[in-house]
Amino acid sequence: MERYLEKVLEQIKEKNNSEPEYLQAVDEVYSSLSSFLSKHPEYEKMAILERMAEPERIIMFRVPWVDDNGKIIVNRGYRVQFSSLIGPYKGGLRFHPSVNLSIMKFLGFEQIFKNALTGLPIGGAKGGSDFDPKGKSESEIMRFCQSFMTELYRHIGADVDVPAGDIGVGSREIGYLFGQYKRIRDAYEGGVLTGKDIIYGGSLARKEATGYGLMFFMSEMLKESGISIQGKTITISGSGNVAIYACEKAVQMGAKVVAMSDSNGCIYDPDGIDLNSVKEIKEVKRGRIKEYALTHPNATYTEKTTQDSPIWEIKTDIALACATQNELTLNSAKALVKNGVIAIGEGANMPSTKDAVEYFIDNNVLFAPAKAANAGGVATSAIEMSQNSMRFYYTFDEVEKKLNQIMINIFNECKDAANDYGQKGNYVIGANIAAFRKLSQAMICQGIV
Ligand code: NDP
Ligand code: 2IT
Repeated sequence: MERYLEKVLEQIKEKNNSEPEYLQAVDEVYSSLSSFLSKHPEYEKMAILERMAEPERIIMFRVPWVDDNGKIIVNRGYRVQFSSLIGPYKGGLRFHPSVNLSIMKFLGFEQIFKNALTGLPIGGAKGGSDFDPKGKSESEIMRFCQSFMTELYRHIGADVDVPAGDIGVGSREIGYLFGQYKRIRDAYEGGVLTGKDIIYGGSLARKEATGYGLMFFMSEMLKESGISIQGKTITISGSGNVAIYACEKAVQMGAKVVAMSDSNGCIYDPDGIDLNSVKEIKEVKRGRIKEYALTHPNATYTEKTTQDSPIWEIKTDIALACATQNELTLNSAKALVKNGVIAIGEGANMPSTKDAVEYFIDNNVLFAPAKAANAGGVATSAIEMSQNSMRFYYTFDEVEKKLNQIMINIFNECKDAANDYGQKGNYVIGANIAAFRKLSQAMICQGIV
């Protein structure tokens, strides 16, 4: 079985050798499956690993639009429809200049496993564009979204593929995308996108869901080790959707958040981060995190000058990585461990490099892996889809309770799968095996497709 695994990883490497993030994501999942695979020798003949790592479909398209100066800009759009094994393709759209096929495929691959862990009927997909929303006017954002949807609409649908937000795509962008979809289709199909504003079909608590869910998972993981969140110090990278609502729930749980960041640098506030101020800077003004220090005299701002973010140098009990992939390197992991970190939570997708994860596990740091810990966002998207189908809304409390229960279930699944395979407390292996087990069984049920 080890041979089968090695052979497949080798083949995947050869076939996708210009896609480092994608290879990293496949390696992360597959290399943790050997104990599971050794109990399933039949998987080799059925080519389960080969089929799981090949997207069902990849769509790439031109997105032309005109900026405020009348200049024509051409961006590239993507939708990777990775797996429809357990439900319609589902996953976010990312608008960021770094977007390329490798990043889309890594995110789509991760999404299959994450979505399986939610226990809800959603397949895996990801999409986006190398469009950079920073510095664009409101009407440029709208024109871009309209052009993007003018191609994407033919590939999506409430039972086909349901996009949502990710980096650079929030409820503003989802609104413009939805408006254009509705105009082209000439029908109100609420369930075609999630992350919609509440006014026209969104779900209460979707905005908060990923960050809240991360804290629900963290709380379960700590509880299992007899540790309480109450009074703990927390640092959170990023200051976008996931980071802001992780901070909000952390404070509600009695923790103290002392640092947040963006791609330029980080703020440290020994008095505890004033979240209303961060929301004002990021959600309303769409400004930079360094502006926080201008109005908070005790806070300091440190510019990011190397690949390692300065936020991981700050002493903390719990560190939450909520910005982007590979933002937490081995160097940063060493700094965190040296400063006595107890637990790491991945709010972003694949934020820790492979050697950083290994270092945390080897040093007995509790580790909440992305595909389990940040699944609350997509789970609540699925709850939004079901509300759209029912033509009925749940209250905020109802959605939050469902989300909390889903995160508890995910934690228990990770814990149980880790125990089943002799890896007690290793939630990285637990998450991968729990998700893979479900998906491979679905694949076998459906024949060779
Ligand atoms: P936002 O666009 O709201 O915020 C992104 C944050 O991360 C910003 O603070 C941004 O800083 C920072 N960031 C983005 N790219 C980089 C980079 N290359 N280097 C350093 N910092 C960067 O996105 P979200 O909060 O929605 O997403 C954050 C992460 O969480 C992503 O990995 C996403 O895939 C993941 N995620 C999101 C979910 C959701 O529901 N939104 C669900 C599950 C996971 P700056 O402003 O400087 O760019
Ligand atoms: O990475 C993710 O899970 C998301 N960006 C959310 C996807 C969704 O469909 O809500």
